[in-house]
Amino acid sequence: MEYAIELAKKGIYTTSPNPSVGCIITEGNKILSEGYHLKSGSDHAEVIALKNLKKKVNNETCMYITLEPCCHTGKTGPCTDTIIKSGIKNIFISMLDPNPLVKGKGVKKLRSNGISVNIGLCKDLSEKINRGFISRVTKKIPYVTAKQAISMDYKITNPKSKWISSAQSRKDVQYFRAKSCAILVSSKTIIKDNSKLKIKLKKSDLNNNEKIIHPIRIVLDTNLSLNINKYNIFEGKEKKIIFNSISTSYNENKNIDFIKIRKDKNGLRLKNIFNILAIKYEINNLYIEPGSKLLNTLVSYNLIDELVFYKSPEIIGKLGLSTLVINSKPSKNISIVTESITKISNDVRIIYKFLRK
Ligand code: AOF
Ligand code: ZN
Repeated sequence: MEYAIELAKKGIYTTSPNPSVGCIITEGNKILSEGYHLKSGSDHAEVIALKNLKKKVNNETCMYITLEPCCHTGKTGPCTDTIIKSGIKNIFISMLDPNPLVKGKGVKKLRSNGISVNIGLCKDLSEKINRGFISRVTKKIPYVTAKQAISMDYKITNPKSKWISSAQSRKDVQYFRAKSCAILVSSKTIIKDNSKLKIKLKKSDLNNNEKIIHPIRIVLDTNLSLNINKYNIFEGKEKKIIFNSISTSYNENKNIDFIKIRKDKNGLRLKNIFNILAIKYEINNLYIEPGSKLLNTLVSYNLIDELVFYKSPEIIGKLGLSTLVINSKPSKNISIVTESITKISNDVRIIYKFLRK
């Protein structure tokens, strides 16, 4: 199953909005064939593994899949039918599919056709790679990661330089962006950085041959103050969304959706925005590059799953803006754990997990 999970990981940059799934077929200790889901609309992992299988199925043949096989017709047909037809009688599934169209029904169908199904091997690992998909289909919000580059004295801007973190840390950010379905920033960040918010990696960096998929670019612009002909983020054919408090409209020419959202004392209501991103835009993983106000709101209102700091050893002094200035402490329903600490060149990357109870 660990190997099937490694195969599933090959799809993490391309399968959205679908989950990343891997599958192997074995006989005794031998792997006879393998497959993984590459992108929405193409074959599911188990169908590819069955197509790759060159040996006749017998009583020893086993299938290991990281996700419960689907039993519905979406863009592709039900995998359960293909498995039943293949004659395989032993299946190991790592996690059930949280998609309400499947959710246990796949397993039921297999079992009622005389197939032995074992559930739960390496479940935590499979859930980790599909945490965005799980969050979207079960909670109707994406998995939310926020990142900031900070100095030793907790500043997020440097009056003397464009960058705080090192070039290597900035490359690391590109992998987080590439794994995300959308990147969100505030209009203030656009005015300050005028970033394109695109992926600056090559295909070879991502170890696959697929075209680089640039995440949807999202801006919070409460009063529609940004000129869409002026900033780099609005260039190109990819989808852009501007959440604002004024109007809903669609600019087909620039592929921008303007979506009106109610506002409260903290600005646009983020919970509503996240629901729209999950339901209307099928966003599994949302990557936010916030300033201090947006990060403050995300943390204070339990709207964040993961916070990534890139901490440089530089001291900026009082002219820089500070990171997190928390006005109201997060509710007791949250516990924060340090997930990992990694040295990247002269910086330290710290990942915090926010566990909502
Ligand atoms: C599997 N194996 O490799 C994947 C599954 O539109 P479709 O036909 O591609 O179906 C998408 C749904 O199928 C997706 O939301 C999830 O529930 C399941 N994905 N299932 O058995 C796979 N990718
Ligand atoms: Zn399927």
